[in-house]
Amino acid sequence: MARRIGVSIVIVMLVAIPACTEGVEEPSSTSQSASEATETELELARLRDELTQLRADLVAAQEALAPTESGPTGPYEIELSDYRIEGDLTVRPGDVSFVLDNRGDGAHNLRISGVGTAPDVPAGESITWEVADLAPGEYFVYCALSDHRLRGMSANLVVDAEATPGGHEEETPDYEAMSEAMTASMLAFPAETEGLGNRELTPQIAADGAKEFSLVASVIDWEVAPGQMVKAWAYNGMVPGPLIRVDPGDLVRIRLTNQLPMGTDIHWHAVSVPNEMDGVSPLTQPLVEPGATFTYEFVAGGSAVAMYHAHHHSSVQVPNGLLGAFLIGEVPLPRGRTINGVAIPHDLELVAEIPMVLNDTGEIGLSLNGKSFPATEAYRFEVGDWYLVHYLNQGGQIHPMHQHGYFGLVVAKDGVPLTEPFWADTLAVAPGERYSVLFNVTVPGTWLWHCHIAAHVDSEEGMFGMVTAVIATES
Ligand SMILES: [Cu+2]
Repeated sequence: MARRIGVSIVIVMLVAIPACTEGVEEPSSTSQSASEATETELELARLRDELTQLRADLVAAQEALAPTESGPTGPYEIELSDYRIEGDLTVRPGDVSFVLDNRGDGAHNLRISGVGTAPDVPAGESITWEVADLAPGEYFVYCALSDHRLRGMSANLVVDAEATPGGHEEETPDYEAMSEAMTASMLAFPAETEGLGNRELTPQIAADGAKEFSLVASVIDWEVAPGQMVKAWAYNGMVPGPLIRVDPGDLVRIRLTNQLPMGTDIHWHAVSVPNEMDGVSPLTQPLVEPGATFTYEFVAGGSAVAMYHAHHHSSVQVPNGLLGAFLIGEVPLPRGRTINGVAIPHDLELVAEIPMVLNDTGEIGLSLNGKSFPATEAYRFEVGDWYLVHYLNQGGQIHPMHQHGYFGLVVAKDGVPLTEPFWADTLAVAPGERYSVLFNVTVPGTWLWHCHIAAHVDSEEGMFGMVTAVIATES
């Protein structure tokens, strides 16, 4: 307030002074003496000086009152690590606030050549460092501790008036664009893509009656979502690998050919096999090197909802696509029973049995049967239809699978029929688990079917990942 009053006074004086000087500049009488004229000139010069000073004061006062950004610009975040300097390396001139985030295993600091050095930042900690009057230009910055600069901790800091103001101004998301993206992504369903996984593999019947299957593992181009090509690790050129279905008691022979850039093996997850067929190199078999083959042989036991996948470097090979469904016989359904008041028909016939492989990492990422929404398969049914899904989680996270519109009857866990089947609309499926769920379509419409972890199904770009839908029409 005091400053404002001071400036007002200066302005009033400036308005008054021009009138005053005009009066002095025009002497009215020719009878003035020479000394009087000199005195007038001196007075005039003094007033001019005063005016110049007042004008300068006014400019200074106006600058002081001009709206300025409160405090320093920033904070600009700079990440220090062993041994790199990364982050916001283009900043505005003036007073600048930096957040120095040390993600390394030892202490680091930051020196701006010719300007100053920040305090040492202990490992895992971050500090705020303010630098006053940083002039525009380019500065060499580095960690001044030990030999960290030589190990790579140096960078250029650009100080430029055009730089973004730094973290304290939150960017407002473009909500309109987000809505448009969501609508467009949903209307794109179901989208055509190249390739389809889970196709049932027809066996050759050998002379000894064995059902023989051939699996060739190789790296392929796989369209996860429209236009989104990845390098998948695949059996027989598809993700998931082909569905293998046999009957209880079948002699099964499966020949694996490895065309991958590294060794591999196949573990038959929840299939009863002799130990040397369990697919865990080097404990139960030699690693199947690139170019080599290995034949698995076993007699299928009772009914099973099982899986197969690579065991060697499984965190790389499985999420990249070396995974599949293995079904033996049929899951018994609770036909003729009434569960929570719902009668399950004696003569129930399934219109579809759907192995749904869940995956969430690697090249394939968040997906149902090797595809990300809107490229996931749409399931078309009529009201009254019964269908059975086997959720097979071969990913690294739990996925609570949720069917809109109607509940499902959980009939088996890991292929074992439940003595007390139960109804659920959402079912958490942990890595390695299988659940078999019986659904009856009761209401027509497009019913979304998805993992209920929001980050697994949408992003700023719209819907993606572990989403599909049942499209149900009147019968
Ligand atoms: Cu999920």
